Amino acid sequence: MNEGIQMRNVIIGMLACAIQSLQAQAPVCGFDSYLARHQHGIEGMEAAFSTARLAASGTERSNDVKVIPVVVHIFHQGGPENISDAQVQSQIQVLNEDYRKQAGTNGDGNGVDAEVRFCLARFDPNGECTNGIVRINSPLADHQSFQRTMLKQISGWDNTRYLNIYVVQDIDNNSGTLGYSSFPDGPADEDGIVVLHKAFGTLGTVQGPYHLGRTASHEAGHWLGLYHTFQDGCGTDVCTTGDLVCDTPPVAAPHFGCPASANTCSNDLPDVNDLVDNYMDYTNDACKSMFTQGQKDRMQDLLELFRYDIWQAGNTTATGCDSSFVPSPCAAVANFATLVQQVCTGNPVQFVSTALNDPLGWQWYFPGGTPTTSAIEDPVVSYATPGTYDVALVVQNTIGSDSLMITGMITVADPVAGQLPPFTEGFESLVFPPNGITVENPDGEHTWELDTVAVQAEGIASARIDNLTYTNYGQSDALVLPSFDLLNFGATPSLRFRWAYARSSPNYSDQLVVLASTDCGVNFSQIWTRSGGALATGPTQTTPYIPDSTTTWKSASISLAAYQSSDHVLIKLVNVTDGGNYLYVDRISVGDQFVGIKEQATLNGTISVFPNPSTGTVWLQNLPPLSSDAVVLVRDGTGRSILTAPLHKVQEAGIDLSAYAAGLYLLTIRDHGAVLHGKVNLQH
Ligand SMILES: [Ca+2]
Ligand SMILES: [Ca+2]
Ligand SMILES: [Ca+2]
Ligand SMILES: [Ca+2]
Ligand SMILES: [Zn+2]
Repeated sequence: MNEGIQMRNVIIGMLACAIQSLQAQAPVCGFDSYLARHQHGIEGMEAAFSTARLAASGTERSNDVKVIPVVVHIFHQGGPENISDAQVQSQIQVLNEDYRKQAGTNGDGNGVDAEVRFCLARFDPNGECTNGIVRINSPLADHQSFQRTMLKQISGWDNTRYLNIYVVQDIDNNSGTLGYSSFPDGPADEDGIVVLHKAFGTLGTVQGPYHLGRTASHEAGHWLGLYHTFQDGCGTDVCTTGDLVCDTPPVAAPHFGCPASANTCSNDLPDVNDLVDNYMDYTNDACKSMFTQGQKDRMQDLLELFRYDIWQAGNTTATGCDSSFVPSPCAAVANFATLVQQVCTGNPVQFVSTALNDPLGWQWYFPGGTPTTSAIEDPVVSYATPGTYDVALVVQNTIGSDSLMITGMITVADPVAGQLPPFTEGFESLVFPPNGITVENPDGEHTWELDTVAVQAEGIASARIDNLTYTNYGQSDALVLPSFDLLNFGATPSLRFRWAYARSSPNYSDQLVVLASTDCGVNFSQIWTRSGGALATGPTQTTPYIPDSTTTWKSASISLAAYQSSDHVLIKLVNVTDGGNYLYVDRISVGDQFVGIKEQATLNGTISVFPNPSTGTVWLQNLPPLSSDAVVLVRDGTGRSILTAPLHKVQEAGIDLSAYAAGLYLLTIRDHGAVLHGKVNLQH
């Protein structure tokens, strides 16, 4: 086992402690899950940070207050969560009271002036006049964890120049999470702070004990590199464990409410009380009022190392954040976005306005689309004909108007009917990937490959991915099955496969996820997933896992009934790596849900076709007894479906192929569990 993996276990151990301590009460900050997903990057960040700090020790940090330009993206659905400009400004004011320890304000507690100033940007990344607030009418206002990057895809300004703050309606189905934040040196596409509107600012929609704007002060602390004061519980060393800040005494578990005083750890020397008034605990807003000198030093040093560009004077000026700037009212600025730009005919595309400066109205143009124009903020448009389409938006307010046209923004293609089940793949051809399956390997590194070493679920080969030596934690690698026609399948379809897996540590696990899409891959839904103990089929081991028996394999059987109305269903088996161990998949099949293998085997048969070869109409002969539900399907040599009809009709009139090109045609009869196949050679 290498050094890297051992280091990770230490960090995950710390996280497990922090998460466990939260179980009694609802978490107020989603920071732990961010840490869990980015632990490896954070470990690297901390290493680089301590090296840089060592190198810089003795040298002076710049003394000037560092100015952070801010843009606030309000994701709403037209309700009160579309908070007022005044509520946004009240939050910026609180950030400055807290980070500057302004005398006479809530932020003037027992701490220090952190010398960070937040400023609502007055110029956008293109230099357009703005009030620093973007309003987006989108269902993402109420988003799930897996949709986090989508917020940022829709509306995100260059994170090296702006702190992106997102105000939302709900996080993870009212989970109790008030906000979450990224960490310095994390992925650019996840950077920023997300806060519930109910906990943002000091007026308007704020509620309960989180009405004084301290959720954003807390999340900004994470964004500047601070951990919770209760990170790692009491830890083992007051400087090198826990929150890695020496002058914050260790805290066993988060404090809630407003405790007068507490001392939950006695391993600090001298043994002092917990800082229940620290911004990085979970106490009520009214009780949070301080950062320590050590927290300030850590934030300032991280700003020098990882967020350097954002506070440089050139950026302060370019964003309208220098103190001499005199703002004036701004004309509306047209901007818009979609999550996808390549779609299939007939599938809806959600457009959203990201226009600036409170437009009084929206005039959209969708040449070639349905509708062709719209006056709502977030129209849904579909396109009936393949092609490439321009989109334009005109907005105006009392100061002025603006328009934006994006040429060729949307590309539309016809969905192509997929192949009819049954489909089976056991990887026995030893060609990889086998016919019809493709591999998605976004990082070009470790991915699915052929295995002929393990004792397979069936035969001598399977598909395997090596997570053991994979270090790009969080990367997805997919086995993409060929597109399936479940519309004409004529039975309730299911996906089955077998898998084998062992963990390399009981503390973490790779994940296997099955996704399905009916809109040409624009949206995928998760239809099955396993990780941890539920994914493991073998004992935890730090050596490569090699199944030694067919009985160590597990079976998955997933109904595809929800996808029966589509003739182009895309299915992916996705490995999400956590640097665990080998994962194997074998004997993938898409077929009838309710028929056992044995039953299907006895009913499977061959269709006798007469005449064969044929020049036109053919007849089916010597059929076994079949029900009145039996359906006949005919496909051409490329697999394209050319006819679907009830068997009794086919028996009356025959199958007329005279209009089709010469070549081989495939016939299938489906009757509940029965599947019969035949071929006819058409000659003209
Ligand atoms: Ca500490
Ligand atoms: Ca103590
Ligand atoms: Ca196999
Ligand atoms: Ca990969
Ligand atoms: Zn937090």
